[in-house]
Order: sequence, then C-alpha cells, then structure tokens
Amino acid sequence: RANQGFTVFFTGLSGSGKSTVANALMVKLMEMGGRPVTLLDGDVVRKHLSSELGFSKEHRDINIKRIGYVASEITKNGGIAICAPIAPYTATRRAVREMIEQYGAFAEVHISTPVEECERRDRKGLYKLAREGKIKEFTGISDPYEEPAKPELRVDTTSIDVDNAAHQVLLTLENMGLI
Ligand code: GGZ
Repeated sequence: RANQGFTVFFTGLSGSGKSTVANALMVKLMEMGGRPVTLLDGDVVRKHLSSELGFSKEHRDINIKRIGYVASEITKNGGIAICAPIAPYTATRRAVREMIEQYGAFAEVHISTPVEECERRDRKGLYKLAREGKIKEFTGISDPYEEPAKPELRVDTTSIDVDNAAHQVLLTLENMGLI
C-alpha cells in the first residue's frame, strides 16, 4: 500500500490556524510531486458544495459528510485530500474516518489553539459578533466543540509558526508510511 491515497483531516475552532496550516501542507506535498493534492477548505466548501446549509448540528453534520465523501473518492483514486472544516462533533469525524479508511489512510490533525487565543486574534471579527449575539451557534462561544481524544497529531499554533506546524504534519505522514 506504498502509494495509497490518503486524507489529512484538520479539525479545530474558527481562527485556530487550520486553513493556514492546510495551505502550507498543500504546498509542501505538491512540491514533493507524485500524487495529486486537493484542498477542501471550510469556507470554500461552504461556498461551492454546501451553500444552502447553516450551522445547526444537523447542517454541520451534512456538511462534514459531504466533505468526507469527496475526500473518500479522492483517496480511493490514489490522491491526497486535505480537509479543513471545524468538524465539531466526534461521532461525525469518526463516520468520515470509517468512510475513508475503506480506501486508504486517514490522519486526523487537531489544531488545538485555545479559544482564548482564537478570540484574541479574531482575524475575521466573528468572535466579536458572536459575543454580541449577532452570530448565533458560534463554535467555542455559544456552540460545542468536542475535542478529539486520539488524533494522529495535535498542534497548538499559539507559539509555533505555520511552517513548523505543517512540518509536524509531514513528519506524522512519514511515520505513518504515507510519504
Ligand atoms: C462557526 C461559523 C459560524 C458559526 C459562520 N460557527 O473562520 P471562518 O469563519 O472562515 O471559519 C468558520 C466557518 C465554519 O464553517 P465549517 O464548514 O468549517 O463549519 S462546520 O465544520 O461546523 O460545518 C467561520 C464561519 O464558517 N462561521 N458562522 N456559527 N463558524
């Protein structure tokens, strides 16, 4: 199974650094050549694949299962899928893992940057809006985030830079025999 496809599934709060690390990882994997790399980023997926969905538990689960399905097809065909949604629910993440492991490997990467740090950064001003009650059901403020118990890797971006975080993901993939 040396050249099997695989999925790197990032999970973590809004503003935790998922997209940034996922992008850096994508660049590194593309530079290595070989398998095609597809990035399924949270907001891009929401625009193109899940535009009718909101942020209830039901809608988040539908969103994550769609991402999982696309990633499973990529994995089945020997490619690399990088997913970067919040994916707040353990059971849904497990369902995606099971779907993908039928075809290839699955590496869950928890970007564990604490909510205090995400809110301090508040890159998009969403935490402020959530505090003011202008965004309901906001993950980490007024909606749950279930921490992964046994991710393949956990990275807190509070004190390490993007390049270092992406490098840690690469080392994890290497240890799994995937690259
Ligand atoms: C969480 C929200 C919400 C609510 C809008 N809760 O930082 P962002 O802006 O770009 O990332 C967040 C994105 C989350 O979408 P996902 O598809 O990743 O979520 S899930 O996996 O739960 O389906 C944030 C923005 O959408 N956003 N409202 N209420 N994030």
